[in-house]
Amino acid sequence: MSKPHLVSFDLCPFVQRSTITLQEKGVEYDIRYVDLANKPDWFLAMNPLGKVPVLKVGETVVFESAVINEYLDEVYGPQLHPADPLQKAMHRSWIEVTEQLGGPGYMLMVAETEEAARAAAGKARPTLEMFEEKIEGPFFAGEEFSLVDGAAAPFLQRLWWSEEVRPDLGMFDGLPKVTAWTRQLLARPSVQASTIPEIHDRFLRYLKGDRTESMQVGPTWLGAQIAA
Ligand SMILES: N[C@@H](CCC(=O)N[C@@H](CS)C(=O)NCC(=O)O)C(=O)O
Repeated sequence: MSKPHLVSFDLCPFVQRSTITLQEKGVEYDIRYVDLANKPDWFLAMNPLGKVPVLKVGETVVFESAVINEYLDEVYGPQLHPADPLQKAMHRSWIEVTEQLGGPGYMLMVAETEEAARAAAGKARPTLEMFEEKIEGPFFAGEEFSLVDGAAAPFLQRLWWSEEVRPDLGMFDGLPKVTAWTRQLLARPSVQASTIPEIHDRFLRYLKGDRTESMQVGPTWLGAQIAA
């Protein structure tokens, strides 16, 4: 089988969903980074949507993180989806729910005012509350790590790091199961190995205005809260 080749942006949570899957399965892969503020032609030719992740296997190109993960789960063990079709469908539904955390997480990272940041944090809250009711613990469906966990982890990681900057954002307050789940996911070796080693520092630099190679801006509201 050809070695998978992944196209990435270093801070992209969607790419991380797929690298978590690759790490869980111990699959070797190559990774290439693009500057999303200055997309190269070869990248746009691969994905007409202009988004990472993109996976290339042999001459075939696949995009969309959930689709990439379904493919990886079909061809490499151990299986991270349940075998039972109904349970599998239920997991797919909840992977869709994890997507609801992506928007608020990003809005929080780029919010220029306290009001905008608090509004973004408030938008994450209903989804976190839904997971508080649903997760079995320690992972989404109990003892076994699944694709739902891998899909949620990058978003939870960014919300967690944002709340570390300003604990009074309160997104995790009164949600003990989601808090324990997030801690468990952040400590998971596959999650830690799913991105650049200095990812936390990179996240903080992004808040301070270091967006991409070709895009530097002023600090966001959260960035201005980081102790120098
Ligand atoms: N639904 C897509 C979302 C991917 C996505 O939004 N990636 C962002 C970076 S984290 C991107 O490439 N943005 C570039 C753009 O939208 O122009 C997936 O799951 O793969």
